[in-house]
Amino acid sequence: MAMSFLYKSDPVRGALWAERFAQHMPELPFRIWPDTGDTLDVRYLAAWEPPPDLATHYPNLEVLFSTGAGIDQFDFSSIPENLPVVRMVESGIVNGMVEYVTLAVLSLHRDWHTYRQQQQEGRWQTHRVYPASSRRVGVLGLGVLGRAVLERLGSFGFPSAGWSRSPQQIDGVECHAGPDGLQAFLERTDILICLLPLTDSTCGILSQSLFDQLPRGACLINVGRGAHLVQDDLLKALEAGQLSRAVLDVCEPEPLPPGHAFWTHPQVALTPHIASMTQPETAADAVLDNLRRHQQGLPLIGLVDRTRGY
Ligand code: NDP
Ligand code: OXD
Repeated sequence: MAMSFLYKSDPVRGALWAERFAQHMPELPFRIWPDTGDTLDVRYLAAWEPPPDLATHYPNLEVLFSTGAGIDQFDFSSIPENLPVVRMVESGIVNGMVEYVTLAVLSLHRDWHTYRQQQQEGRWQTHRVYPASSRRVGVLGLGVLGRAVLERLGSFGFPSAGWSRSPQQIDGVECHAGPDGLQAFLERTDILICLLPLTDSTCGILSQSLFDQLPRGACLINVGRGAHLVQDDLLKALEAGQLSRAVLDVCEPEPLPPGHAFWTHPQVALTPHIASMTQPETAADAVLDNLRRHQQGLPLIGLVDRTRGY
């Protein structure tokens, strides 16, 4: 039976994937949505949002690849139970996230936002410069991205900690795990970075009770998902001085509606979900590698555990 790979996401990036596939796996026809060909031939699908009718129209699908690192955008009720789902693990996403979080941490650490505001007011005023060794950073999520970010931040000398679901060990990083480890992690964290996947257990985790456990005046960087954050709790924590600043790359909903308080809040810096983007060339290479692994019966890199939700 004929086989094909179907790509359903941004077509411009899809054309770059197509070039990579033509070069490295010419025997596998590569199609870009909506040019599906015979859907019975589709064995592999890469999508940000898969078509809703997978079980009926794509009965021969063997693997579903997310074109992003997250899979919370998938409606698992419409994805056949036994279909392997693979999230994107590729160097382009990692490098982009490391750049963004480094930029955000350094800008908070060196009062960049304060100086931009002072410039608008025509005010020449210096603030004490603290050494990195006195600013404690903490990352929620010690996965592919959290670990890469911590490695880079550690190189500046920031004392680093991380929090995960299961216990982890990382050189130079104080590791905490599970609900019992959260308080100790938060109490020592001046700049908190959220790099968790969005699941039933992590939805709304960035809430007042969590903010209250941080040192007074701590900063938040949310690069996970908008629904990790309880927005009103952030506004209250900023107003009360419990948090001093927030850098938000993700919001709920996206785009953030006009008139929302975050647009003009002097202590909130916003970007439109651009912390990191899948890079077509390296993403195609990662998927090609996984296809070879699948054909050889090897474990897939980034295979989602549906019981954990990530
Ligand atoms: P991984 O799956 O590699 O890592 C997830 C980490 O979160 C793991 O350490 C895991 O713990 C931990 N975790 C999950 N659930 C819990 C929980 N209930 N309590 C404590 N820790 C938990 O994911 P990635 O690092 O690749 O990506 C993380 C997220 O970043 C993505 O899901 C996506 O939402 C977001 N993202 C945002 C982008 C942007 O542009 N803003 C771009 C790309 C990704 P354990 O180690 O025990 O499994
Ligand atoms: C992703 C994202 O999950 O872009 O890759 O947020």
